[in-house]
Amino acid sequence: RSHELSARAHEQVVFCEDDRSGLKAIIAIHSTALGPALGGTRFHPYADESAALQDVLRLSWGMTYKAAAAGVDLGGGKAVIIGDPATQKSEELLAAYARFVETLGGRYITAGDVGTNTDDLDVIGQHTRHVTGRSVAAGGSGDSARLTALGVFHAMRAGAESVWGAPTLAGRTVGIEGVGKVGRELTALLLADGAEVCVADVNEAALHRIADEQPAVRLLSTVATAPVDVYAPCAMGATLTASSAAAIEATLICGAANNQLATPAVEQALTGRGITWVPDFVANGGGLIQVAGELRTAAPAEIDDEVAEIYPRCREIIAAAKAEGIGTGAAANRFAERRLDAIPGRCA
Ligand code: NAI
Ligand code: K
Repeated sequence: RSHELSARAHEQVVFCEDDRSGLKAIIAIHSTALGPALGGTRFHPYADESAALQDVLRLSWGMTYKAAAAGVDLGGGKAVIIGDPATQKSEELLAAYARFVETLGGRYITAGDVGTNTDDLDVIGQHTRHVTGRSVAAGGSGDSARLTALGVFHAMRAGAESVWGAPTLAGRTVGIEGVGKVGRELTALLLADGAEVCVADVNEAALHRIADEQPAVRLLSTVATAPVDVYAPCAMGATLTASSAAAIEATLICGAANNQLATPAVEQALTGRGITWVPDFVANGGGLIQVAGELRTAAPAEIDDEVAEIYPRCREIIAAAKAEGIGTGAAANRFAERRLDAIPGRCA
């Protein structure tokens, strides 16, 4: 996805500063063509403001595509708070941030991301109406990991069908990189489907927890290049590099991490080795579908059904890629752009 990361490509970029609480944040609205721009708030100790700006522009643009592909009537936005959440997060700072969100009058709706959780969103929700992903106690739909994992599972079933002919992981070995909130849920779904699961994590506590919860799981030091049928990146992005693409033994790659390709060229390398990659922003849309449902107060069963739509959607994208002789990532972008292009006068 080559794209000029300039603020010009975005509808609106807002710099927020509050001296009293020490808040420094940037809110980027990439597109409201399909609806209000939704995207999480990332709280991260960026090296400088320019690094934060680059990140928020890239992430908000990605949200436009994620929402378009997920079939929800939302645009793409994202926010970053510059600072270390462990030491700089305070109720005062979150309140100041929320008041900035409120000034946008609903053109931007915030949610959780790396460095923010449902408790923070509850605080933010006391100062703006334009927030989703709050705790169940505060009237929200709670953590989005379960539905993100469910969506990844459906995406993986579509990949399995394309590679092995049946939409199941039964009898396959799946290597999950990162058993945090999403990886743990995905592990349970895969075991129930009859897969063999091995996992890797850099955090000892995460490994102990999964070993306790799921004794059938094998613990490995790395899964990316292990002899597995499926590699599921559920930790950090950019793990698909020129060198990992040459070493991966899996036939299928499907996971929750955002921006898995280190560079667009890696997709060619994977295709060249006969590896099917299920595009991240389609596979991991379950959390977004959940918060979109929370906004219109949809019933939980309805939201589960919408997440299940990720299976036929991935099947269509993989089939289109095969038919057109292009990568699945390119096919997924076209799939999203079909919805965006149908909107007259869009800004995306
Ligand atoms: P998390 O922070 O709960 O779990 C991530 C796990 O990965 C942690 O256990 C961490 O120790 C581990 N990890 C970090 N670096 C690693 C490495 N190099 N090798 C192996 N393990 C490593 O995060 P969560 O919520 O489970 O999300 C996982 C990924 O999915 C993230 O990239 C996130 O952006 C993405 N995602 C999550 C969504 C959600 O609803 N939670 C929605 C869409 C995407
Ligand atoms: K996210």
